Amino acid sequence: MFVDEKKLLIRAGKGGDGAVLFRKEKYVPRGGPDGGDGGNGGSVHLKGASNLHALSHLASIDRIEAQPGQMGGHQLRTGKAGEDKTVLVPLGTQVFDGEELLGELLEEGQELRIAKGGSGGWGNWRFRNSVDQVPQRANPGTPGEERTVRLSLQLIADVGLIGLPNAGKSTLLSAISNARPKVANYPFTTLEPQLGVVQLGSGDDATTFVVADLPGLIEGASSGKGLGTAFLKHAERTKTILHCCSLEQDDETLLAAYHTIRAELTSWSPKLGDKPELIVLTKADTVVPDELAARVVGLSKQLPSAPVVISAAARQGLADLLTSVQKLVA
Ligand SMILES: Nc1nc2c(ncn2[C@@H]2O[C@H](COP(=O)(O)OP(=O)(O)O)[C@@H](O)[C@H]2O)c(=O)[nH]1
Ligand SMILES: [Mg+2]
Repeated sequence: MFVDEKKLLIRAGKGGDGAVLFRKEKYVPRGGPDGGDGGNGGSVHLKGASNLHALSHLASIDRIEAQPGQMGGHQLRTGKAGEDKTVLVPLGTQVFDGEELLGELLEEGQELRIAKGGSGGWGNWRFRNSVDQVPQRANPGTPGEERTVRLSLQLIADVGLIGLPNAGKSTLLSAISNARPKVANYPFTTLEPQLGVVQLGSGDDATTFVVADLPGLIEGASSGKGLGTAFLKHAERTKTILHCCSLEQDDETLLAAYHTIRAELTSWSPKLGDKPELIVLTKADTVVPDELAARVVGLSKQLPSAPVVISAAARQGLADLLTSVQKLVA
């Protein structure tokens, strides 16, 4: 199950109480005060981790608590501080308390404290004075912060899929990732960016990256829809672009489609236009096998870089495509 929203009760540790203690001395029934302060309570932090792409690891958890600080000890010993609790979350995780955005984890290793541990209370030693040589009081530790937060994942895409409607973007995304976008042979089926997580390999060698279907870039440009800032955020953060062109079209139409998209892309955002691009010739299964090789050779000469040939429907060329993409992303 893909989880991208999660509510959590966050509880930082209470500060340890100050101690009311007295020196133990031989032959002295009651020595001077020597109670130490309580230790500080642990705080709760979130930390960005680039190898996570969902909040699924938190699905069965509803609260996160850090340890309390311990009570002070004899000889002014401060109680042991409560351990902090650090929870890893995917990059692009936003943290809300009600409507308020507390912060966003965007970088590997970036930390955000979402609940501060309580302070340890003063031990009785601190309360001694000329009048009161045997203070019986100490301060309790203060409570740790407690709040309910909502984590909302705005996945950051590594790879953007672009191309005219019908180029086969959604079908490719379904074939390589966990996303299940709408597929149809009519345009404008997708007006919001669809994101999918691609996993290559398994176990310790597994690498993952996020692919976004970015149809709105073109479809939205003509229809005025789906052009929210969330969309642009996804588009502009991608490291690389897969430019899909369907082999169902004849070569002339395909090349025209390619250049149409390039022109829209650069005029839409020069930043996007400068991203490394991998050209993907899709729907190879629609071409008679005998003609395919010759067409690809011909097209390669007219395109600015060597294309990768795939058929998402027949699941051909996908492994090679992903290997090339992985290299571009890394
Ligand atoms: N034969 C064949 N058809 C495909 C392939 N990929 C996509 N299609 C079809 O092309 C049409 C458009 O695909 P879609 O993925 O929705 O394109 P998008 O508009 O770029 O997202 C749909 O009818 C798909 O079933 C393919 O590899 N081979
Ligand atoms: Mg689509």
